[in-house]
Amino acid sequence: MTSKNFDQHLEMCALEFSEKRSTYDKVISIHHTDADGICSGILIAKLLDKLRIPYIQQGFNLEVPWDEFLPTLALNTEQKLAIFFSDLGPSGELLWTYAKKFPNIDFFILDHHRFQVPSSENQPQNIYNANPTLFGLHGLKEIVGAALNYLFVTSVDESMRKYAWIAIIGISGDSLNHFDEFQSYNRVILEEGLSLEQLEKREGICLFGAQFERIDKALATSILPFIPEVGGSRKQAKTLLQNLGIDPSVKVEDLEPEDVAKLEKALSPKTLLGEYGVFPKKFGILRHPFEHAQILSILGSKQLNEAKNMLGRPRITADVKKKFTEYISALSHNLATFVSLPKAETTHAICVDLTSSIPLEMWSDTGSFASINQLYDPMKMLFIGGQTPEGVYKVSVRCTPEFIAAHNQQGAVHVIRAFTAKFGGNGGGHGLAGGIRLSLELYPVLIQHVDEIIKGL
Ligand SMILES: [Mn+2]
Repeated sequence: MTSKNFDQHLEMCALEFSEKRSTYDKVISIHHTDADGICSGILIAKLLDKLRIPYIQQGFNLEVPWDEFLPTLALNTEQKLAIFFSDLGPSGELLWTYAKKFPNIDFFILDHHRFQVPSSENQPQNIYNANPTLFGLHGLKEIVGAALNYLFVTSVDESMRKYAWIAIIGISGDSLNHFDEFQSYNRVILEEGLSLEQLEKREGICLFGAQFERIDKALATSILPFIPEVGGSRKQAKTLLQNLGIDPSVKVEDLEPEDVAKLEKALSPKTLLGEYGVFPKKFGILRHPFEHAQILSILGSKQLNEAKNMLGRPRITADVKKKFTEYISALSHNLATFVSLPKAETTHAICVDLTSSIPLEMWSDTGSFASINQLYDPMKMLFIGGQTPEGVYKVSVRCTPEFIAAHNQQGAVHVIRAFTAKFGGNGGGHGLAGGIRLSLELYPVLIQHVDEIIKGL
């Protein structure tokens, strides 16, 4: 479902920008540096290029709090500016403060994460907040950041429709959906890209992370779904394929329907089949929206310009391909490790200690993909992490929408808050995901008391 109220509000924001654009000395565009954020930022940049508005653009990885980041923009009360926040944004309180302090600046909020409107006061006139969650839309399944930014830029300038495919990369990366699962605005934009022939839709096996590979490699390295029957091993994949009478060297895209049927029967993941996209003018990894998105996310935090350049290229360099392959195979390997590791299991939680079995920088992604792939009981909360070189426990907390539904709409952040208030440590997050840091003595306390905390939700 789409929302009329949201459509009207977004249209109004776009109209205000169109009318005021010639009065701006400059535009500042701030965007997140994951795939969705990069696609959002690129869409804004394409619009500003087209309109010949001077701008600076900056990626922000949320590595420092907003009240430290915003002063680095060196804002003043003289220049007439517009600031875009794409796929991220400061809290309502901070935004209100800034908008009052700088009446010469217009603030355009193009973020799809939950937003708390400050309760006490009226919204300053110079804030244009197009956050779709304020209109009851699901800020992921229905409209991701790149989808929102696409709707904005196309409202300002119709010719931006030629970039629907960029929004579709962002949607694929953030929603993790097969094409047949796209909903609401995400779907509207997908249909637009398809009808403008910017991409093609295929049906068959979806082995995301490895959709461009030959089938044996794809089964071993797919991260969505993770294939437990193969456990990250190419050798096991080959044996399985040979037993089924399928040529292991066939590319995923070229599998015959009868081979697809055989694989569906032999493998357990429920999300194996579906619709996926290909960019006919791109090759290899960049040919597939999900994999394209992964490349952007992998490069995003350290080589932002390189990531942005990828969007204009038909194929990637050997150097970037190496990075991608290393990341995806490490992740699929880690998921296999996750499955085989001993777990401390309580009534409502599963705790997995990754110290010395998975490298620290992969803990959080392993937790996320273990959760997405439902590699553990989805009715339990996952605590995954380990001991850092500094001698603290760094634990990622993950749960499923099913868990939240069964616990009064309370999830990761609520458990983290309740635990740290009672026992110590610190952390934060949102419903589905969060993180917590504990002293070495507190980690066993967590395992011991997690059930009573969850029961108290
Ligand atoms: Mn996003």
